[in-house]
Amino acid sequence: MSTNPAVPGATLAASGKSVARESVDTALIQQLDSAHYLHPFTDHNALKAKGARVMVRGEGIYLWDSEGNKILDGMSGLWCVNVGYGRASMAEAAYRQMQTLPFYNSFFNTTNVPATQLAALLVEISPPQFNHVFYTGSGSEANDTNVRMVRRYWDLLGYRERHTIISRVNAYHGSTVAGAALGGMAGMHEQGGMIPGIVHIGQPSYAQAGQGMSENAFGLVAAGWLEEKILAIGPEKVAAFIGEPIQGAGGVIIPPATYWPEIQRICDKYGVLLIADEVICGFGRLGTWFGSELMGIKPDLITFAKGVTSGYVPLGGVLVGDRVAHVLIEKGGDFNHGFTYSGHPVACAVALENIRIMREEHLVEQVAITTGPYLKAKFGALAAHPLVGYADSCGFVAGLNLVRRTGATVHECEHFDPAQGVGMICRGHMFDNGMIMRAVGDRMIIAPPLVMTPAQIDEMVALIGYCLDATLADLRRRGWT
Ligand code: PXG
Repeated sequence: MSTNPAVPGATLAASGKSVARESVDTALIQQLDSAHYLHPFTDHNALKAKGARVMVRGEGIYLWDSEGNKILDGMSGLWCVNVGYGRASMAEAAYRQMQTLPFYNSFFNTTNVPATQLAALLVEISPPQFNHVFYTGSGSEANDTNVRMVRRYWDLLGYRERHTIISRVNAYHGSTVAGAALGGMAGMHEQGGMIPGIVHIGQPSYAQAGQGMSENAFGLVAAGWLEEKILAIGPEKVAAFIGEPIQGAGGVIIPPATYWPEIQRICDKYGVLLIADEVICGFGRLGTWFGSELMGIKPDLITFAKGVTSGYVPLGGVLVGDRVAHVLIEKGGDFNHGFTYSGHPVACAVALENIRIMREEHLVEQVAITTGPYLKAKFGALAAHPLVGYADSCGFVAGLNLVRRTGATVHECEHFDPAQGVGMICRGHMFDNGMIMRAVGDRMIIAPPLVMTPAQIDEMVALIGYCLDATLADLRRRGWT
């Protein structure tokens, strides 16, 4: 038997709360990491040169790395740790379920208790048109499920031509082949991530494309691109439109208020199914259980993952609205689709506990009524910083654009040359100062844990301001501004 030298007998879990610097051999972990671990979306040569940062512990909104540095996690892990780190009751829920029934599948006419209870609970907290759930292991698998499910739906109704799905440029819908194809990231399409029957329209980014228009006028223009595309393809060939209520990985693109109601009107007009990808926007992120509620739309399918378990264990799925569920169930016969881990009992038990916590602590209401508006006021004030051209937020997602301040509005400011990588420089200053904030081009984004308090919002915004100052000083030294 080989032992792993990087994980000594005294484990982190056994050592309790504080992780001493010496309890993890950073250099050894980095060496093993660089020798054997291929990371997602990573340039490994570049990573090899500097070594990965080793995260070892989390508590509330904070993380600690193996060097003992405390870091404020402005990204909830990866848009998912909604209830914050270090929840013992989540671990206990997993432990109890593992002792009782760690696994059984949901194929062959069998089910399990947590999967069934969670399905009923998801129906309870989701909009009224949802009465069924299909489980997957991730958001990507859930979007693969959507592709197959909407095509199956139209096949069963006898419209076998109706297979095209319309999505948006810069959308993120996952990294399986279908997920990448649905997404609007050219870099993913180029690397084997495209399948036939998926097309894209522009994203509703006011900062990028709304010059000379009010936000609301632009919202209608951007939604109109969907109608143009449906007519260009022929409505009889269009199966569905998919969109994130707010685009997350694409840079927290918050659409104007007019956008989604107009999208709904267009989908209704042509009978096109509406898929809301709520992998980020679901489970309280926008101050509602699902972002669709805030946007005033009535989707036929909702993709979920991430926040359903606060990322403690992997789980995803599709909420299937009555329109689709009825056809699948009444006319369908077998739907030849599913995964080993569909309805995994441990993941579902953790999700049940996660939702229990969210309800008990009123986290969704807290984001809607107190902390979301507080974040809006505090984060919005960063727009006054000389490096910022635009700052907006919705619930617990927020973003700001780094620009050369040559005018009062974002459209009058000058953008940096993308090759200068100003966003990444800023991200580096954040990282070095104990703040996790993501860069998407020159847009800096956050999605904090929903448990963040007003005092912690103050702390975070002050830290961001400090790092913006450091970035500005750095850019001045380089003569870039
Ligand atoms: N849909 C949306 C809207 C997502 O944000 C997925 C689907 C795919 O989920 P899985 O569980 O398969 O990863 C996501 C995932 C980033 C980043 O850089 C965002 C995601 C994943 C990885 C990186 O912001 N979102």
